[in-house]
Amino acid sequence: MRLIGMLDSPYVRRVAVSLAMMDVPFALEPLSVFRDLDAFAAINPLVKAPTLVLDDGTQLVDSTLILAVAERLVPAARHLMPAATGDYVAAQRIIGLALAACEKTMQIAYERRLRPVEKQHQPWLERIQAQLIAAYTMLDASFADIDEWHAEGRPLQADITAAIAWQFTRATVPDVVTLQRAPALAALSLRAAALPAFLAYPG
Ligand SMILES: N[C@@H](CCC(=O)N[C@@H](CS)C(=O)NCC(=O)O)C(=O)O
Repeated sequence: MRLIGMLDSPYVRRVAVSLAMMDVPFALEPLSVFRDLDAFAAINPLVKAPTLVLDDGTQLVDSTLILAVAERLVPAARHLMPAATGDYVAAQRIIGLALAACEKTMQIAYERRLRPVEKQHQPWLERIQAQLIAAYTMLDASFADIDEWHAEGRPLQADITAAIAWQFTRATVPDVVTLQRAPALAALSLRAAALPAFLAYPG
């Protein structure tokens, strides 16, 4: 299968890292939704990254939906969503917060990079910055008592997505979310960064 998109997208990266950790073979095609618009559109006219092209040509979009399909392709021992219902609910909560953090980071970046300064709307920027800080306050509290991984004693989807979100936000808007604001996430991020899949697919 082919994974279309750049690793500087946290959505593309969480799919790449997860597929690698699930031992699902894929080829990464690093096309940018902006710089490679025509080439991307020739594969998927939606121009959404990540796009996963299955071996039969089926195209999937949205990292969460792609990962839900990937879970079906591997035996239970390689699933990245925890088996126990309580752990599963906790994982979905963490993933929801991390994806909201990615979305707010992206909105701030788009506002700063794509919109001319005179057209930037300060109340909107303040709102999304407050939402981003709220997401990381809740996410950090979720990892405060965790020394390793959130469930099953191995890195799972919630750990992967939270670490990738944190690394993306720190790389994109370090002035909005400082290291000191989320010490537990900073520690999680360091643990995750040492995993072979994180090293193979850097942000
Ligand atoms: N909810 C989606 C978000 C994907 C997303 O917004 N990707 C960005 C790149 S980081 C994109 O495709 N932007 C182009 C566009 O939306 O026009 C997911 O989880 O995959």
